[in-house]
Amino acid sequence: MKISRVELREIRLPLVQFFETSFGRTTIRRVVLVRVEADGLTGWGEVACGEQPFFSHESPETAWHILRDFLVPWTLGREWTRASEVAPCFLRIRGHNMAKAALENALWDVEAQRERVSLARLIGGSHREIPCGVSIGIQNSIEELLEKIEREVAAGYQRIKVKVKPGWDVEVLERIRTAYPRLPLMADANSAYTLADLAHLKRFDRFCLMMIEQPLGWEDIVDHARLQREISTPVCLDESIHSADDARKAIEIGACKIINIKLGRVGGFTSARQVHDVCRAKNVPVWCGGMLETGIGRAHNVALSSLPGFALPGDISASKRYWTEDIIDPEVTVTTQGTIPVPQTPGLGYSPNLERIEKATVRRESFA
Ligand code: OSB
Ligand code: MG
Repeated sequence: MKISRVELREIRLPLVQFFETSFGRTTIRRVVLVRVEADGLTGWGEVACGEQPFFSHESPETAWHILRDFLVPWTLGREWTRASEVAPCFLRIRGHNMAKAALENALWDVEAQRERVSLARLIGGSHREIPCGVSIGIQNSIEELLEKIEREVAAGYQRIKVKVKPGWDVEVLERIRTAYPRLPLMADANSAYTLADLAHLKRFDRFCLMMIEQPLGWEDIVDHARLQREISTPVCLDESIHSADDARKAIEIGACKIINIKLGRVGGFTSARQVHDVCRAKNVPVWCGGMLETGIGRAHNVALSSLPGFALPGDISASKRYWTEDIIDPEVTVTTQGTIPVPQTPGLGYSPNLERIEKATVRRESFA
């Protein structure tokens, strides 16, 4: 694979519905896309970061800078045998995993086309259909949240995740459990609590949640280990896991029983597979997280979820929950059983729609 051209684009896409977490509300997404030309083939990647550096330190601006000034010059014009070869080279830059993932994953897309296999097959995936859940943000009222849950359950989604924060937690979970005693339910705090809230977090145990995601500090594993010893609800780590080494350490000290893998957060397919393998060897179930991706990131998530250790429903849901029109054809759709069939055609299995991408583009820069 000789990379002859890389194009960075920033697109703006309004969400169908605002999405609110403990760190704020998003209404319009700013997404940096990476398009790579190599051997006459075109691959696409997506930077998964939020608009502000609240989930992680990355933002569209920092990703653009790291791609333009480091990752693109390091890869352009060079001959690569496989996409995974860029990962050790990118390790020289500390952090900026979402910028790295966008470029590496675009190369995986090229490699899958070159090998004429599906991206899922190329990474070693085995599931032909993946189980899906939804992540529902903080709403203006509990009634609105219950309506949303009703709609998603009716659509067939296999589990519901709700966002929690101090002041929007025990009462909300109580109301959900009263309405749905057996619903597979989990809560994501996005680091909204500390160990000072231990007694409060213990009250979550009576709701029989599948897990509580990232209740404590965004880089912490030590306090999570302490918390996990004190509560019966399984802890799932999201923000704290950036690599296979992080996963190994977290599992070793008992900081979690489940791990959410996000391609961007761990730096791309090479690292994501390593995290998956560590968890699998230790019998820790994993699932695929989401970052409000457009169709391109979503297509990569579908492929990732086909790996054998992805045992729990992921935060991968239908395009129409996010966008009036997604930027891929066909859009991602979910069956009434709450599953997404994994595309078996060569490459991504979804085509980026250039016309729609063009319409949404607010800046671009090309490197040849
Ligand atoms: O913590 O999983 C998270 C969205 C943005 C940032 C962080 C998170 C999320 C989600 C949404 O929960 C998942 C999705 O529907 O894409
Ligand atoms: Mg999360």
